[in-house]
Parts: sequence; C-alpha cells; structure tokens
Amino acid sequence: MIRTILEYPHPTLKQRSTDVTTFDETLHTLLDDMFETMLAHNGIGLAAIQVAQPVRALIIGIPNQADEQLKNELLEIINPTVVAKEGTTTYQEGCLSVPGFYEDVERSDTITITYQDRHGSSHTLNAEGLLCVAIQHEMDHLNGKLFIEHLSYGKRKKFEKELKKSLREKKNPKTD
Ligand code: QAP
Ligand code: CO
Repeated sequence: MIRTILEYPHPTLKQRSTDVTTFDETLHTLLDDMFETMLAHNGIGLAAIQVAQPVRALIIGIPNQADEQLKNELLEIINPTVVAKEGTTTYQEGCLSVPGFYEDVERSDTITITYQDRHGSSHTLNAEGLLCVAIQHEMDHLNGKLFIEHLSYGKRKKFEKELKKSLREKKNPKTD
C-alpha cells in the first residue's frame, strides 16, 4: 500500500524515532509499504517517520546500472549507528518531505555503520558516494532533522521564500 508522506512543516517530522525491538510482520509491512511509497514518488530514500511511523527504520534504493530500483537490491536499515566517518563532501540534496526544493549540503565523505536487517540480523556497511550521502540524510530523519536545517542563513532564507511562494500557488493556482 502507498502511504501518505508527511511534508514540512508537519510537526511529526521533528520527532525522534525509537529503536525497533520486534522484527515482526508489522515491521515487514511497513518496509514493503515504504518501498512502494518511495517508488510512487520517484525517491531514492525514505525514513519511517516520513510515513508517520516514529521507528528507527529507513530504506535506500539507489538506481542500478540499468537505472532500475529493484526490491532485491533495496537496502533496509534498522537501528543504525555510525561507527566511523571521514572527510567532507557536498551534494545537492532533496527530500520527499520537502518537495520541489534542492540545495547543497555538506556531509561526511565516507562512513561505516552497523545496523540490523528486517529479521534482526546485524551488519556492517562501508559507504561512499551517493549511498553515503543518502544514509546520512535518512539517519538525520531518525533524529527529527531535515536537510534544510543544515543550510546557511542565506540559503535557509531562500528556502523559506520558495516555500511561501509554493504555498501561495497551491492556494491560488490560477492567478499567481
Ligand atoms: C534523500 O531524497 C537523498 O523534491 C532521498 O519533488 C537526498 O529521494 C538521498 C524527491 C540526496 C541522496 C541524496 C524530491 C522526489 C526525492 C523532490 C529523495 C521531489 C520528488 C528525494
Ligand atoms: Co528526506
């Protein structure tokens, strides 16, 4: 089932998510629905809190060389912890909860995380490039943080201005 994605400034997006403790059918349905929802909105990453579930679960589906996002290539990351990070990199980010806005954000260049899969088994992952950026972006969601909170004062002002404009256009689709 496709679920509703919460959009900024929905207050739930600011909530800190809690650890997953039961790796049951409810979790599996949530992860399956998150995948369907992410694809329906042309996303490459989604955290559970974005579909109003405040649990530490996220998915990342970077398109493969054939430009497909296959379920069996999807990364399902539960209860992640960063155990190492190095360097800095800048990437133009977007977010399904902040539709239509993209801006450069500085992140770590490489990270190592430990996490659990949907069955509760533990894994270690070294990430670089787009995957590394995506993991950091989605892990921020687990702590109630959006990418726009990383912006400089000037770029944040630009965001607020564009947000007001898009809200105006929604209210008044004809004349603006
Ligand atoms: C997070 O973001 C991310 O504004 C995932 O209109 C960000 O999937 C991972 C999207 C940067 C890696 C690098 C955004 C779709 C999708 C929009 C997304 C939109 C439609 C964002
Ligand atoms: Co996001």
